Order: sequence, then structure tokens, then C-alpha cells
Amino acid sequence: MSVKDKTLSVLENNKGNYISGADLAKELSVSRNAIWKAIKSLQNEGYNIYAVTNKGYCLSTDTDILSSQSISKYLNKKDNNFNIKFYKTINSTNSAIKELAINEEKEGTVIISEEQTEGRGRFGRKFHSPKGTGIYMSILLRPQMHASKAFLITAATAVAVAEAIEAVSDKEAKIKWVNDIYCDNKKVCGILTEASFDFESGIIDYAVLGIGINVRIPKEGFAEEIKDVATGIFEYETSTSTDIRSKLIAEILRRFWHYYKHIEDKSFLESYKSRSILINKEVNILSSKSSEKATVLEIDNDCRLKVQMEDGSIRLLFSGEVSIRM
Ligand code: BT5
Repeated sequence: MSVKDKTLSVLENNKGNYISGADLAKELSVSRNAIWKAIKSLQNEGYNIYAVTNKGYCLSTDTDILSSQSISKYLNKKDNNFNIKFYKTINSTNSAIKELAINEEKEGTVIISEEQTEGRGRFGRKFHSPKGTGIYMSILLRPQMHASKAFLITAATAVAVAEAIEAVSDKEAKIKWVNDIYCDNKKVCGILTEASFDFESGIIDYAVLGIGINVRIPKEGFAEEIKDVATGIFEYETSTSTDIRSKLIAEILRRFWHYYKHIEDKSFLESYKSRSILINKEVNILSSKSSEKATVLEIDNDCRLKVQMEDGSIRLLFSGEVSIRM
């Protein structure tokens, strides 16, 4: 770790409090001049750091910049299985992680960006990813599992995100099968799991888990195309800790990793089912060719949607698009 990274780590751990240049230099075993240079460099990156004679340096609590250090402070050492890389802007964190995966990058690598210019949803749809108000992250996984079980990763993630949202806010988080999280009847999060697998064995080579969350409603509101369907966990003005995104990321990573490492137990399944907003609802099952009416009966133990069609027949859906009929 560079002196700058170490300095940031100490400042994040003492956010809002002063720490003297001498103490910082001693803790990091470097000169005070090296600390001063690190502070300048961090200030140039946008960190609001006060420097006061006889008091030292203080990272202001109004600094809201995501970093490995801002997240790590909310993760115990044993829960920190991640190598987190940050971008101010990126086309898509899923696309970036895929490139790393092809180059043998290890499981647990995470890419987080402050914004995405080409954020993707399923079926080539766009995921709006405005700057500074959301979380756009992708995790590289190398599960030794059959591709047909990849849906478990999406389901475990949905539960981890829903639980994490409830841990940092007073919102109730629901799941719309298969990959959306809803608060106040609107979408706050979408999940996109993409995988590459061996054609012969069907075993996954790597999976890319993409999570996009509207943490706050953007000041200028959501884009026209999504303003009726999207919301944020918090209003723009709601006074939350500026660390809220870091806390939420840490909560998600910790919970997800636990479920993922015990994925065959499906310990997230009951929570997934009980959070589902589709049970007993009249829905349209959408495909590129048709829209068919059905009633949702349940989510089964393989996270399939069990529906009854208008002619009384029963169908089990693995994936796809379902819209609720009002
Ligand atoms: C998803 O697809 O919701 C999956 C979104 C995954 C995004 C993450 S961000 C990090 C990683 N990198 C990426 O490039 N992607 C992943 P889907 O179920 O297809 O939903 C897409 C639909 O959601 C759109 O057609 C809009 O109707 C709606 N939508 C788009 N942006 C939204 C937003 N910010 N909030 C709520 N709804 C949105």
C-alpha cells in the first residue's frame, strides 16, 4: 500500500477527528513531509481534509468518496475477502470485470464506479447509473458449480441486498422475481449475473455479479424513461451519514459472501420467498413474441416461479420477464 493509501486508511478510521502529522508519520513509519505530500494528493482528489496547526489533519465528515478504505472500515478482517478497485467513471463494471476474468483475475475482485456510461440490464437493456448517488459494482466469482445453478447466485444476492438495505435504513425491501429489489413499490436495485462456462462439462468458469442500487434519488430526479418505476432508498435531501454507500456496500459484501460460500444450503431461500411481491398476483409473462396472462402460485425451492396459466395449466419459469397486472 502506498503512503497515500495508508494515510487515507488512518483518516477514514478517524473521520471527523484530528490526528497530528507527527502521530500519522509515526504510525506509518514515514517522514512528516511524506504525510504532507499524501494529504495534498488526497485533497487534489477531492477529499475534504482540514489541516490545522497544533491539531493536525482531519477528514471532514462531509466527504462522500467511495474507496477501499471507506468500505474496509465497516468490514471485519475475516469478512474482507475482497480486492476492491475504484473508478470515477467506467462504461460498465460488469464489462470491466469480465476482461479481468479472462485474464485469470482471482475470485473476490470487485469493481465499483461512481457512475457508468453504459450500465447494462438484462436482454441488452440500459441500467441508468448517474454519478454519486448510487452503487454500481461487480464481483468476480469462480464458483465450482453447474451453470444451471447460477440462478442461486442471483437469488442469494437479492436477499443480501434486501437485508443490507434494511440494516442501514428504515425501508422494507421486497424482491420482484427474479432480480429486482423494490422499496415503496418501486425499483431501487437491479442485479445482472453473467457467466462463462465450459461447454462440455457445464461447469462455470467465472461468473460476474453486477449490482446497481439507487441509494439516493438524484437531485435532478430520475431520467424520463424510468421516473415512474425507479426510486432511491433515500430522498436526495435526507440527512444520512455521508458514509452510507460505504456502509451499504460492506453490509452487502459480508452477507453475500456468507450465502455464496454456503450456496448449496440455500439458507437465503426462505427470506427470498417471503420478500417476494409476486405471490398470488395476476401477471403478464412477457417474451419477445407474446404476453400471456397467469397467476403466480409460489416460488419453488429452485427459485422457479410457479404460475397457473389462464387455461388452468401449471408452468415453472426459470427466468424471464414478468409484469404485474394492475
Ligand atoms: C437489471 O436489469 O435491473 C440489472 C441491472 C444491473 C446493473 C448493474 S450496475 C453494475 C453492473 N454493471 C452493469 O453494466 N450492470 C450491472 P433488468 O431487469 O433488465 O432491468 C432493466 C430495466 O430497469 C430498464 O429497462 C428500466 O426499465 C429499469 N431501470 C434502468 N435503470 C434503472 C435504475 N437506475 N433504477 C431503477 N430502474 C431502472
